[in-house]
Amino acid sequence: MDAELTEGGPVGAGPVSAEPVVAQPAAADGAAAGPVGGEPVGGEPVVAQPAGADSAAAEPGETEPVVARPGAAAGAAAGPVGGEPVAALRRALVDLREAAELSATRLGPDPAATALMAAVRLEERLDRGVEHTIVAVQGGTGSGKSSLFNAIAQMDFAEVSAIRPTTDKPNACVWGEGAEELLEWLGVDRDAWIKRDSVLEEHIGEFRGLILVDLPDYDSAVQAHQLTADRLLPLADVLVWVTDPQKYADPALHQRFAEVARAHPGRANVVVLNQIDLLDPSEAGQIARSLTELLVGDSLPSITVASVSAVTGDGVAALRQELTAHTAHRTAGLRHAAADLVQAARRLAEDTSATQVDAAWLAAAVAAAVDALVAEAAPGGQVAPAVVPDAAALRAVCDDWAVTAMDHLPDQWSLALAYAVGSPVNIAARLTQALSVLDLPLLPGRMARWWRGKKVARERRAEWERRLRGAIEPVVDRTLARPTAALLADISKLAELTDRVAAAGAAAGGEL
Ligand SMILES: Nc1nc2c(ncn2[C@@H]2O[C@H](COP(=O)(O)OP(=O)(O)OP(=O)(O)O)[C@@H](O)[C@H]2O)c(=O)[nH]1
Ligand SMILES: [Mg+2]
Repeated sequence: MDAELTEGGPVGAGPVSAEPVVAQPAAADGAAAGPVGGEPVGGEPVVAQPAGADSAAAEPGETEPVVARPGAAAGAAAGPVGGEPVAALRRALVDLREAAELSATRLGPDPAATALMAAVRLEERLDRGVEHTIVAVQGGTGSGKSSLFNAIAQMDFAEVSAIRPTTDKPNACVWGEGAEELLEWLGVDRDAWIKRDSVLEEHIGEFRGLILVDLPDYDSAVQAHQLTADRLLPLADVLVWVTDPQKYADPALHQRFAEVARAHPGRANVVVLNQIDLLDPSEAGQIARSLTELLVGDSLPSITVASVSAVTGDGVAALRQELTAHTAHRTAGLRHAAADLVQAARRLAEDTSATQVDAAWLAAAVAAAVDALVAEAAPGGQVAPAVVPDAAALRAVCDDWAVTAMDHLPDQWSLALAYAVGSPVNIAARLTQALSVLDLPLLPGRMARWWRGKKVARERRAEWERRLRGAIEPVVDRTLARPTAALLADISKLAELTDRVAAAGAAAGGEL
């Protein structure tokens, strides 16, 4: 992109307003969103750095943004990041992968595939470092994303037009060094990003490490635009959602808010109501309040609404200041990675928490199944070993097993139980083989009734039952008990692994 670089003003008109017209940061505890307020986000004091105070990498007196040059060496911050939090997340990734494999074996590809994709994404991010904060500007077509991007960056870089859609590839502006690998990972072309390092720039200290990305419209008629927006969305550490007075209540927009926020609950979001220059101030306030209420309805109560005009610059200074709350401490990247990890673990662990390997239940279930099969093999006290066990009776035993096992299993694991235990046909084959070698006498009904009252008969019956039990028990053990115990052990193991992953994620700041 051959952008002409103009420093110091938002696109379109006039300098950036130093005074926000409609202040927007959230309440100090972050609980109540609202369009109006005076405190910095999250209660963090936002200290505006004097220009150049934190700009060791900048040349003295440098005032022009530095245009990225292909092949430029990565800065000092590039390359794999060390540090205990990152090392802990890497260890947790190993657990997450093991948990995903376990889940895939037992429950099928979903949600294991989602967890594995998250693991790949996280590893790729950790390999490229988490000191940078990726802030993605996204929203519907023509809402003013590129205009706002330019206004935040204080230069004309992204193309703005009245013709829709305009942006078809992501643009980026980077503050500070060492973002090349991340930009490549984000799929931002070499000629579509620019570096800002001006010592005179407001907030340069807090913005150092910020990668601001302007996305194509997600609601585009052009499918490639949607795909680009969708691909980049999970990679961003902070999302800036841009909407306008016409589309702020669009159900499709709110559905997307809710879906994306649900998928990444630990991630910071800022909602921007742009184009407030088209409204009178009372109207702007009303729409901002209405948007806030809609966000509460989307289950996003803690999202801040920033009211701005990318054209006049109203509210942009306050928005820039709010962004510094996410970028100043350079921890948003780590927090996002950690939160994604916690989320992936939680999804995998869904339905495992209620489960404990219950040895007493298993022993009782084995005894009940054996009793049922012995009774079946010696009906009415008559010893008549069934060479071919009755199919209906076997199915009843298996059904009983499944019903009681399911009481001890989380819902989604019931099907896994059906796969784990032997089918009645398999059990029948094994029983037939086990019983056929017993060679027990067959007494016809009348003889049996006469014989049953005799003491010697009772003793012989007890002995035959003992032999029956001895033949049946190993079959029940192999076909029902052991596979069920292994399944319960896997559920416990999955719960343990995912607990560990979630704890590691939470310790690294990824509390959801
Ligand atoms: N009045 C007014 N017009 C704006 C504002 N922001 C953007 N515009 C205009 O809206 C039109 C679209 O702006 P863009 O910044 O290209 O919008 P976009 O969201 O990037 O659009 P796509 O790249 O097509 O998705 C342009 O004509 C801008 O000048 C604003 O705050 N107020
Ligand atoms: Mg655009």
